[in-house]
Amino acid sequence: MSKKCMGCGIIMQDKDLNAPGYTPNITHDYCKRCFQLKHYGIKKENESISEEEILNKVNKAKGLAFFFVDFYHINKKSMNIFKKIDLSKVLVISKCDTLRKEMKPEKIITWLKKVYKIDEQVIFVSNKDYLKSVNILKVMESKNIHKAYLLGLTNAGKSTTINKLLKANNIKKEILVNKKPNTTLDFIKIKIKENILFDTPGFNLEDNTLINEEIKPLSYQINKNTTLIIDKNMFTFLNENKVVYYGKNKIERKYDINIDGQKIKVEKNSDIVLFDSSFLNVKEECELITNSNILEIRPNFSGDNNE
Ligand SMILES: Nc1nc2c(ncn2[C@@H]2O[C@H](COP(=O)(O)OP(=O)(O)OP(=O)(O)O)[C@@H](O)[C@H]2O)c(=O)[nH]1
Ligand SMILES: [Mg+2]
Repeated sequence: MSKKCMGCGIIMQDKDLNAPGYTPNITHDYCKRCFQLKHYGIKKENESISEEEILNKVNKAKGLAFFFVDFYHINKKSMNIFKKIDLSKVLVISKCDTLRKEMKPEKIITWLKKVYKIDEQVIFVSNKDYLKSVNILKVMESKNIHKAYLLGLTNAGKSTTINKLLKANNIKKEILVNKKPNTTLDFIKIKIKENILFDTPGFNLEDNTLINEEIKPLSYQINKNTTLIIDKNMFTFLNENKVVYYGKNKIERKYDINIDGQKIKVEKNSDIVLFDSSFLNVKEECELITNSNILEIRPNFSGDNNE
């Protein structure tokens, strides 16, 4: 049987230095790429598996699918990928240690149902807390299913979760984990007691911003004709307002400048989703002018109008 690299899941070979899975010695556990990533942090750009490839493979399989996404990467694009999984599935809000205390799981679940029409089970995991990593196994046990696929966005923490479970079960194996996107490149089969788990390559959105620590929301009091600038996106508010930015980009504030753009209407307590990993929560109903290609406008998770 062909041997797979323990780091990325690719079948190892010792013939072609430039092809995936190369190792000078087939008895090694890691291919050259993973050895270099593990020890020296060296990684090529653009190593990724397409959405179709991952979905085709998993949709032919049997078992339970866990779809990992951290809260800040929940948007139309990630939820559409979740919907394309044909297996019985569970939505996993990963890295829940990055959520603020006031962001209550019950509120987030209600919001997911209402805004993204998620009717499946939703669970929260964090690899900073063993009790929360084990939620995966608890769900499998409750459903009496022993085979599961850990799918989801790149960097959502799929491989780290499996490593936590391996360690807790005294199994001396370790899948490669890294801050860079697309660390896992193929399906990796892992046996933990009576359960078989598959780690899988992550799906990519356009913006692969890593969320590894709590995002501190930044509040801004907006006067008439205030412009907020986030990266190259500009928003000129035509009236007073209050906004809260959730994300990792810097915000600049300017007054009384003219910008070229479209006028949009935003409802009370809505999020303007700007990047795949950040959003601007606008508190009061308003009109604003923007030059931005807004990804999505949606009700905020804290809204009372989500019930
Ligand atoms: N704050 C926080 N960081 C985490 C958690 N789990 C994983 N990370 C970090 O997130 C980054 C990505 O983790 P991975 O486990 O490699 O993510 P993945 O989903 O396997 O990514 P791909 O293999 O690229 O699909 C690493 O820097 C981890 O240390 C978590 O629960 N909380
Ligand atoms: Mg991985």
